[in-house]
Amino acid sequence: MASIKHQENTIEATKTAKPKPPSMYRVVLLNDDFTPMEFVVDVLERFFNKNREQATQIMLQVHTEGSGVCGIYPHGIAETKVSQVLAYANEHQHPLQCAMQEV
Ligand code: TYC
Repeated sequence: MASIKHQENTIEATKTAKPKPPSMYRVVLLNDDFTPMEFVVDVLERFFNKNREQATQIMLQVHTEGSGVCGIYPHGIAETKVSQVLAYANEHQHPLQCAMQEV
């Protein structure tokens, strides 16, 4: 009886729960002393669809403030962007760091 009651409750909860919109994540770049500025601009153009002017502005924000926002995405897309940036930086032997933060 307890298990049947539990199942009823589960079905009722499923019916009444409001669907939550997916959580969104900021993808950020972090400053370091070694990655060339031009490489960071390339990353922002290549993976975040920024034009040269937008990419340069974000790169300078990271350089002067320590971090900067590349974009805000659903979880899976944010994860993919972070992986792509880290792989690309590693290939080019730059220590550039990239992270995601729930908004
Ligand atoms: N600080 C780096 C330099 O002076 C440039 C840089 C900018 C590095 C942004 C990382 O995310 C970064 N070459």
